[in-house]
Amino acid sequence: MRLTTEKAVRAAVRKAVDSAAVVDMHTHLFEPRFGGMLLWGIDELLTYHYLVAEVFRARPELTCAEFWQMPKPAQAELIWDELFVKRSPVSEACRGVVTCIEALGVKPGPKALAETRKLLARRSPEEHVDAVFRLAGVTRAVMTNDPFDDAEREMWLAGKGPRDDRFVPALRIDALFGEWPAVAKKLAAMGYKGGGDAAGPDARGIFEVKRFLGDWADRMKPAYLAASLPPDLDYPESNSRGRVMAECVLPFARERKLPAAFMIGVRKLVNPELKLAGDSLGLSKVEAVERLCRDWPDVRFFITLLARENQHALCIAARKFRNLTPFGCWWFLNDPSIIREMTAERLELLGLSMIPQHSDARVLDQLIYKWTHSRMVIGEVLADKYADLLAAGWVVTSEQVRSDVDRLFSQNFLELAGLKA
Ligand code: FIX
Ligand code: ZN
Repeated sequence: MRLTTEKAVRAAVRKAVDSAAVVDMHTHLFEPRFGGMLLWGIDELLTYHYLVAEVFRARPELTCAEFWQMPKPAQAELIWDELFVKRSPVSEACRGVVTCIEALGVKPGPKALAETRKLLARRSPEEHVDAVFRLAGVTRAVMTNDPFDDAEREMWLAGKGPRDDRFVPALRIDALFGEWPAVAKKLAAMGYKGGGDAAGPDARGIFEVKRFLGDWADRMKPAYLAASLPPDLDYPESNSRGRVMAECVLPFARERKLPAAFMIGVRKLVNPELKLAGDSLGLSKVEAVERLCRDWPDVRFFITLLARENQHALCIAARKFRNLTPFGCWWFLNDPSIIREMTAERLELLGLSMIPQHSDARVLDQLIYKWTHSRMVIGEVLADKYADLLAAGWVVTSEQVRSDVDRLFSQNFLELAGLKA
């Protein structure tokens, strides 16, 4: 239907965005068959590492050791009291908990922690997956599956069922990019015995890394190869990481037609006492991303960078290399003010050829808030763009808006990853 007024355009965009089925291309969620590895419920929501970092700021005298010794429910109660009762939950991570509680049907307020615990105590993980996927409007969530994690590896080797195909595997390979002697030790413990030295794997080592990748790709059938990498990543590099990248990972990705999803810019554990909450960011080398895309034109790169200051250059790099798809507003960028800025510059520079968001959800319930909040902001930015088009004299139809929005929230990823709709 043709939309002839700005009001009608904005209403159509809002409707399309709020009802779009989402394929979430990066999460840390697990299918229910993985048991306790799937985190869900209010205590997990409150002890999410984003909130852990914030509660230490509210309680400067509380030592990290004291906090980590507390049982999880006590940690949750402390965070609830400090950030939700004594103070208004204005941060994005705090507001996210409020959005989840409200969507689950509990009246947000000082008593909501106890009431949400009571509500969810009656639920099975499977029931909660159904409820959360419905509330969040998510149809599929890509997991982070790390064969170097002992517990997860055992789960995959045991082949425990039943599979839930709303969860899509992704083969996480950060560990391959460490110093070769340590990498070789880990691989040898799994039966992949390759040689080499500090400069990286030798021919046998290269063969074994590719055999490892092949075995796990056969086992997991991943949507892509994934790695989180530090800001100093360069390409090419004359070190262990550079040799594994150039001799193992990228040739394998090309042979298997598997996309490579690189998340670049994390500085691990700048404050080790905070554990998962202790990571920070750094400025990445966008030129390295350009060289990767230039030298490996047959590999599809999904790239997200952690520094706000890298975002414009990443859009320009994507204009130069069609095998580069920027995705998401990752981690410290997943805040309304920055999502707005990143979405606008991506639409202005890349049109609809990008993936505006992923949730990075670690707790199942977070799908609700991460997508509710993102739909709100992305919808506003999109509506501005269609209003500009209308003002320029373009014919805007609700059918085209719907089609464009579906590209952004699901189709782009499904097509580029070669997954069935
Ligand atoms: O490397 C990653 O996948 C990061 O997203 C995580 O390590 C990080 O802790 C996170 O969950 C950010 O949102
Ligand atoms: Zn992540």
